[in-house]
Amino acid sequence: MDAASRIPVVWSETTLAHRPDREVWIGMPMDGSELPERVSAIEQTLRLAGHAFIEATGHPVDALSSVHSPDLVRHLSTGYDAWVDGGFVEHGQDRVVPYFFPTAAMLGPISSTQASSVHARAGQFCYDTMTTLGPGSWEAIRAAADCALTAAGLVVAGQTRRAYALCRPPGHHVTADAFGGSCYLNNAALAAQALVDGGHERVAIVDVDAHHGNGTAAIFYERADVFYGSVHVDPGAGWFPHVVGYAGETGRGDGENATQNVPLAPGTGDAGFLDGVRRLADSARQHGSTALVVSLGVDAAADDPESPLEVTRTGYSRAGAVLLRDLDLPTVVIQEGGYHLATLGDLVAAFLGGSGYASPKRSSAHA
Ligand code: SP5
Ligand code: ZN
Repeated sequence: MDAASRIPVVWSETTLAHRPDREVWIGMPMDGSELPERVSAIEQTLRLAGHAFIEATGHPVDALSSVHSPDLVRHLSTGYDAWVDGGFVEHGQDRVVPYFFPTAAMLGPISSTQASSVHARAGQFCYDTMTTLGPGSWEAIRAAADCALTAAGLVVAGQTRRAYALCRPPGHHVTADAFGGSCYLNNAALAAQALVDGGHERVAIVDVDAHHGNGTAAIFYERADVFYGSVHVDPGAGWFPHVVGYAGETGRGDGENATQNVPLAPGTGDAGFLDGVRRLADSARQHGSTALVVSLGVDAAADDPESPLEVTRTGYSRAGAVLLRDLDLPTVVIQEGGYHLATLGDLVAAFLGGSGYASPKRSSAHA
């Protein structure tokens, strides 16, 4: 494949500024998994493979309200400073970590009031204890959204038929109003909405991250114009996001049958994964989508610590061929999860079809 046919990479060095060194799981501080080194690993491999790099351009904060509530955006942009002002760093916690979760079940029919203190507000916007805010987080979160919006803008303008946004932190677990799962703003949803706003009346999102993209699913659940399809490890087998991502969730109201979940058993491997990806590509075609967003998590890979799906590099290369070559739509690829630093970049390159150097088996037919 020649350099000119390689998908351009939209990125921003500012995405490195978010440093979730620790994540709290069942009350225990553990080493963080969604680290800035992820970006460096992907960047290095894609540069070696000859992809062109494009700096993300800044977008006004209002652009984030196309899929998110202003209250969520305000919490993300001000939460860490409020935490510092509240004295919690001196108290011994240098990240915003919630302790209190006012769930729908707690509230019953009563509508809640936004908490006056940030330590309580934290649990109104974040639904887990693993997705912390610290110094530099907001700048990186916003830069990731800028990567997605810039990539979508380039595709809408016809400057490139496909673009890859090296987003980090990832986004697909973020709903209109709440974040979690190492995600803060929904980069894929922002890209999809930008494609709709740019004139694509029907858009498909295909999510191949190892986890169900509950945030993206929720944002578009009642809409017919944006199809959401996801292949992921069966939440019923004990995996995040646990309570959604089941095959019976197919959309509601106008969005009926515009959501499709393909949960996979632990240990599924390439054949079952690719069968799922093909089914989602068929559904995107039937939906009549004229543009595609791919939520590209590579955490379904065999070496990844966060999932048991056992997908190989060849599996990712074939998935890329199904979604980028065969489906052949104007496409924005958004980086989601993938945590094994040693193989992360090559898995992304394999999906994008830009890396021939590492694998003698790749043929130019995948160009
Ligand atoms: C974007 C993305 O891939 N987010 C994944 C979020 C899933 N996090 C769930 C973590 C579950 C707890 N893992 C325990 C680790 C113990 N070492
Ligand atoms: Zn994931």
